[in-house]
Amino acid sequence: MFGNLKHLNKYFRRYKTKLLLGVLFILLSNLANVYIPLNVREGVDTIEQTGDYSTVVNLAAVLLAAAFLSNLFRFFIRQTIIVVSREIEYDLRHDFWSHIQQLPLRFFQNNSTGNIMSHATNDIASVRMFVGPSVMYSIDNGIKFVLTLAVMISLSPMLTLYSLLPMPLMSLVVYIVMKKMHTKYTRIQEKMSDLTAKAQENFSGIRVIKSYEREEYEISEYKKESGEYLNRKMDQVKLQAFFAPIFMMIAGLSAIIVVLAGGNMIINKELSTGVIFAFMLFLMDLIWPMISFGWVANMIQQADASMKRLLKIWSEPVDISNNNVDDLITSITGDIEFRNVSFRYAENLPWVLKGLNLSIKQGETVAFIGSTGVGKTSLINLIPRLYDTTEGSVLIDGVDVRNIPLKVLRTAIGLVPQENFLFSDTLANNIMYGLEKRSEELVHKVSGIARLSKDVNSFPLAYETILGERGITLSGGQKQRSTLARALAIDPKILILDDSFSAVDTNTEEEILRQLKEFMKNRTSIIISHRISTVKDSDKIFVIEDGKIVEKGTHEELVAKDGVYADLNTKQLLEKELSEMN
Ligand code: M5T
Ligand code: MG
Repeated sequence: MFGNLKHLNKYFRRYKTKLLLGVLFILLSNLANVYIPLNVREGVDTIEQTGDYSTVVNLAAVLLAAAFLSNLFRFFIRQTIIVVSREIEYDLRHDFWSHIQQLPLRFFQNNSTGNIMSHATNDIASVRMFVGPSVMYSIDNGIKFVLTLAVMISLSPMLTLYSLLPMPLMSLVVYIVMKKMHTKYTRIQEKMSDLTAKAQENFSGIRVIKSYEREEYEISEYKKESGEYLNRKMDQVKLQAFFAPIFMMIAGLSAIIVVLAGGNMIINKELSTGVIFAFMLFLMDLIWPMISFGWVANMIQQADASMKRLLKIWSEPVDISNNNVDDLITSITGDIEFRNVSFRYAENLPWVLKGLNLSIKQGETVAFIGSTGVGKTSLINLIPRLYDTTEGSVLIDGVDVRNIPLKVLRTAIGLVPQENFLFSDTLANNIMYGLEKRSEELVHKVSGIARLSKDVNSFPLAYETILGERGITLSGGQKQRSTLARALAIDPKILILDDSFSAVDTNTEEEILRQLKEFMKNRTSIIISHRISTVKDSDKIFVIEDGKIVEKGTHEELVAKDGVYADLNTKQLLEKELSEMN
């Protein structure tokens, strides 16, 4: 039934000693506890039979000691089992995070951030509830039950039998309620995850929401979702509300039976009065285990449902891995070749690249040009293996990229993605993000090449200015140049600029390109752009259309060819003239 939870065994094994110690404390605490009613019985019987007060005082002292010991051990139980549960929670979170970090880009495109976040917080928390409280109370209650029952039977088997008569009724109730609880809980978690996802997306898109004046709409959408969450939660709460009262009633029933049956037995001289007192206390001791039985069963089900969701992510394959790499490769020079490369994002999606062939020599600066959506970004993403080809292969220095250790491959490639992203940290830290060691000098150097220095001087704390959520917001062009600086900082053998000058004016762009030429000497540069002015000085220009290379050559060759490129050139020249005339 709870098969998903058996995956936790390896974590339990890790903390075996502490857990066993916890179980020992549970046993000791219960042993001390079961002594209390016995003590009371003896006290009552002594008073009734001998009236010897000093014995009673002694018994009271023993009772105090027993109560003290029982609770002292209870403290140790928490110190062991609950502490272990926190440690396991930490391990789980760490393992989950490590796995998530290794998952391919594809995974993040198919799962919303909010959903992943909900797994990382809610689901791990609910698994911890199983590891800690559930395990603790299950063992505690189990031991308490057996121990109390054994002592009760030793005092009076008949009275034990009578007092437990209502039990089967209780089992039935538990069984029915539990079955219903499971489905309800899964539905609640699903809605919670939707809620988190919605909130997360809303915050990311807050600019759009505000500029389209859609606050009211978003408020009502969220209200709808959270109303649904409330309904589902209420469903569960209503059911849960049955538990305690029903158990109390059943326990009350037991108490009445004890008084009636026990009273009769006392009158018939089959029992001493003290036994009834002891039984009342025993029953009280049993109420909590009975109630918590339902509670624990509930927690276990929640944990099982959560574990199932976590396992689903855990079983996601890390398909872009170091599995087939040749560890002897420790560096790359920068020749790139695409051999019959075809690519699509999923089996049910259309082909993006169709049998593409090309080769780039180390030291060259090449450009890809083509209208929007033809597959330029998809193409360059294959080089650092952000995706793997569907068919064919990408080779660097004649070696399939799948055989090059990911670390070697990726630390040699400086990729400036089309959608740039900066962390909420200082500008310097952002620029040095790809580096193991800090170097202020380098930051200044690459910022110079990226033409960022002038902007930085106007920032309040220069390079130490914090960006993003906690600091200043950069302009589009500043962002592009910062991400360029970040790529240059790793001293890449291959530099890829995916439309990285779209927000930079043409003059600044020209200056940057000139500086880059010097910096990237003897190294490979790939530039993607829609602008002829950006690509015209490249050693080779590839024109892409519909996932294929339709033209290639230098600017002059392509213009002479009078094809797609020449057309584009004429159009852009005309546009330029027109804008200069105005
Ligand atoms: C080419 C699709 C996209 C388009 C085609 C990045 C990405 C793209 N696509 C996906 O399905 N999933 C993705 O993650 O692939 O897209 P591209 O490679 O981004 O084209 P581009 O870079 O040439 O376009 P642009 O606009 O950046 O010049 O059909 O839907
Ligand atoms: Mg693109």
